[in-house]
Amino acid sequence: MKRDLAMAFSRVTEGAALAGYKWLGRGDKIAADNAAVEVMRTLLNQTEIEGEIVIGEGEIDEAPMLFIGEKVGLGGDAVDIAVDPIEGTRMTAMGQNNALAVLAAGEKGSFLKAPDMYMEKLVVGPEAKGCINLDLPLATNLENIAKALGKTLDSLVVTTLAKPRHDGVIAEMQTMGVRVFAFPDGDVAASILTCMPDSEVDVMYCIGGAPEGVVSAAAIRALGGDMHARLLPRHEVKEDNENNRRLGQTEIDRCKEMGIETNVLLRMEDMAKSDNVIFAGTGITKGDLLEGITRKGNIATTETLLIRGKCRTIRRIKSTHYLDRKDESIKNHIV
Ligand code: VTB
Repeated sequence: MKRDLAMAFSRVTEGAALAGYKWLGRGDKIAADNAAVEVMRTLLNQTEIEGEIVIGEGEIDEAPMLFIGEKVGLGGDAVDIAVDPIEGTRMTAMGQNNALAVLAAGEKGSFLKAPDMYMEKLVVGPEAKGCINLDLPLATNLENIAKALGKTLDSLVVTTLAKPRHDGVIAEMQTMGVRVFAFPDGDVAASILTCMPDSEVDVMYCIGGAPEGVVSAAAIRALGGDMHARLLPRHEVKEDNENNRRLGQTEIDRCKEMGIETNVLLRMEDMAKSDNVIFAGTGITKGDLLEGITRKGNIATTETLLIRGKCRTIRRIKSTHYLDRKDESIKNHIV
């Protein structure tokens, strides 16, 4: 993958974020998502790649755009692409923190192909690489991570999602003395924070979405961190009722068809299979990882995190956009 593609991908997430921002706080997560998808697709199609979406907005019959298997680009390097045009549609619709537009790209075959289902995730930064094991209890992992970092448990910081399914685990961690930062939503940002040199976050643990997990794995690999994960069928995460068991069984069957299994440990290297990955993420709402978009009249500013795994360059790109001068192909979605 040519290094210049990184800049092109940052333009794609900037565009998607601007489209999402247009719908910020308007209570309509579908409209926000549609706009971001449309812009991401348009911009990917203007990029010199022979791209295939491998993690996207669902399967072809569910989503009209950026579906798994969709081909994008003008032609060029063959790349696989994992996208989440709005990581946090609810956050965008409700004006909550940490919504991002994200994309990860790698050479063909770089990413785990998995259905859109739940995934348990444990993420650490470079200094704790190699000392996590999701087959062991979380408490043991936290002790091992603290030891690797030379920290006491009461100085360890874990991010998670503030979901009822995590109430028990949050209480357990706090009883151990660990500090827990529970974000309402958005585990991609929460995961990446473990690897940022200027962040106080040491660990991310949660049960969230599998697509978000694969995108995170690309970013974490590019940053030299570590991640373990496990796909979980719906009835093991949500209420164990008839409907969820049926949906959960469908997920188990889909995994089998795709040659993977639920409830089995997945290492970072199984999810992001090469160092030659590019991650781009642009803040939509203000957040812990990235500043959100600010807009004054026709001028908007964006902040983008652009990471190239091969050489581990971390760029933060602040852009000023004159919205009325944007390309006609995307203008109506962002102005
Ligand atoms: C997960 C998580 C995301 O939404 O998909 C979550 O990975 C959905 O959780 O980062 P629920 O099923 O409990 O609503 C996010 O938090 C935001 O998209």
